[in-house]
Amino acid sequence: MDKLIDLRSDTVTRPTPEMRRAMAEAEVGDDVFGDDPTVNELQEHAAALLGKEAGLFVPTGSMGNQVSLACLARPGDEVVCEAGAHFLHFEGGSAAAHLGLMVRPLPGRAGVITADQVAAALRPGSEHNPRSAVVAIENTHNSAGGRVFPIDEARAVASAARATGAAVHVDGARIFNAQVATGVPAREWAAVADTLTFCFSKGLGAPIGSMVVGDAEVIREARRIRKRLGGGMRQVGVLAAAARVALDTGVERLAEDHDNARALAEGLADIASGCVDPTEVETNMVYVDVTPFGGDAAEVSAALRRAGILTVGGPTTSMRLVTHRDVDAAEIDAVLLAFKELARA
Ligand code: TLP
Repeated sequence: MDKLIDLRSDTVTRPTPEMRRAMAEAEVGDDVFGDDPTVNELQEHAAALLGKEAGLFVPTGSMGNQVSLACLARPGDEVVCEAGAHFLHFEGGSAAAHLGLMVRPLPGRAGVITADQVAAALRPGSEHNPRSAVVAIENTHNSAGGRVFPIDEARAVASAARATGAAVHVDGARIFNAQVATGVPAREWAAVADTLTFCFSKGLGAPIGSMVVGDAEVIREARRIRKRLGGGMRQVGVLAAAARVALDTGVERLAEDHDNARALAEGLADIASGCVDPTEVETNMVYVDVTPFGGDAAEVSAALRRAGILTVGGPTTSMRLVTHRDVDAAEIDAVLLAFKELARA
């Protein structure tokens, strides 16, 4: 069988030969003692790139979000976020289970909440209320379709948060997709944040790893919390080495993923008008209404699997398709051909 075309997520990329070489050759030490030079260098480099004082390497984006929220809020505090936030729906209930936080979801548009919404939601500080400790934004926003959180709106939301003493966390799992899509440097979003997490293991293509950046004091606390969560790792320079290659070689390349996603969306809209609005595809995700292709997402996913295409299908009419380094333009054409056949059947 030919290579499967895997559109389930940008997390599925395999490490490149350059990453594997860097992993094999990485200088390492015990990172819990702060001894791993490859990790230390990656943390310093990432912090400088994002314009922050310090960084902390963590195994996953989910741990990055937890570490960040735990630094900024105490049990019983409230986190204000957009209703589709990843940490709220797709991280196993960690904010409640591990951190004792309340979450206040606000309905957004394209993943964006406004400063007015935030100002209205933040609590005045009465002893009756939970403390509004954090406003969390997601950029790009996964369940809204890989949409960018516009920098001006992010600045306005951050000032609304700070006006009542709340901190700001940016779940920037795909912050470099936002940078490449807009030309706004990732550090501009970091500038409005107390903590920002980003992932090496999504579009940048590393096998494992995420980074939390913030000021030195917050990152000192983040180290303690990472340890508490069981995320203190030892000779983890072998992973940091791959992450460094991903950061050095993966950012500009994201533009190809965005072009492929746009081509996919335009092709799908040509096959079945209205199934997707290509103008809403800003980065590497396409959410398509699969009704014209013969059923719900589970049925369409099963049919695509027979054509060698992997997707995630559930009992809904919406299916997410994600482009990444291991899918090229010719494969996008093959995917469009498969959808065309489904529409005809
Ligand atoms: N997203 C994954 C999972 O939901 C399966 C995906 O395939 O998109 N923040 C955002 C915005 C994310 O999209 C993700 C992962 C995370 C955090 C968590 O990262 P990991 O998977 O490393 O814990």
